[in-house]
Amino acid sequence: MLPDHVTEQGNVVQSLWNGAWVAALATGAVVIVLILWASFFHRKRRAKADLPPQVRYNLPIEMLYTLIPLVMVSVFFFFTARDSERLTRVDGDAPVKVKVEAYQWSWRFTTTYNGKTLPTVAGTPVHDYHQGPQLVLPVNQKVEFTLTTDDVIHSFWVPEFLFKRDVIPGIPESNPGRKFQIQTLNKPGVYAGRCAELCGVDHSRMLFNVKLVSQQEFDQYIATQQAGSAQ
Ligand SMILES: [Cu+2]
Repeated sequence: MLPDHVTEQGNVVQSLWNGAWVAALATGAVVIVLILWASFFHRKRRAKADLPPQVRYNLPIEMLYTLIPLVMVSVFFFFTARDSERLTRVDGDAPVKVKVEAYQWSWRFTTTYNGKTLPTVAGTPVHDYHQGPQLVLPVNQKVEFTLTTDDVIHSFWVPEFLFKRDVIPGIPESNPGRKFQIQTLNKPGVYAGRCAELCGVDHSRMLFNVKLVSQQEFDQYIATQQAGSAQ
């Protein structure tokens, strides 16, 4: 089962997931019925030991078992392609921008809000995500992430985003694969984040958390961060 999601993009993933299950179950049901039908009604009978009439070059049947799978695969492909385009699309500016730097074995987050950059939050390896570096984000806002790594391949994963993205060294800044955008839903809370790519001995302790807060709380957070950085 998928966790509850906290982004609009999560709705897309959730419906693709549900649709894929319906399609898989329907396909499975048809296949099982055909198998049972063949095995019960086309068994070799003792009385008639001869071969049954052999079917060859039956154009309608051959068309059928070529076209039906073709149509099925096209339908699966259409929804997958449509949704992955939607999930990876980076369009327009986002009020909240987060630069994510992965390293062995934690994360640095540098948030820019309406053009003002806050002090970087950095972490160390921990056993509990609450103790990892915290990324504070407002609800109902568009957030853009840019991913970089200091060393090896990591993967940025917040299960409640229903999304993860590999962080690969040596990818130029201009590569669109380094960026993704989310639209947060109105679901305040503290959500676990982790590295999803085995990256060394403390990979499992490469934990962080995302705190989704109301706009008012976010404005307060910005104010305290800016006051802190002014000293
Ligand atoms: Cu990692």
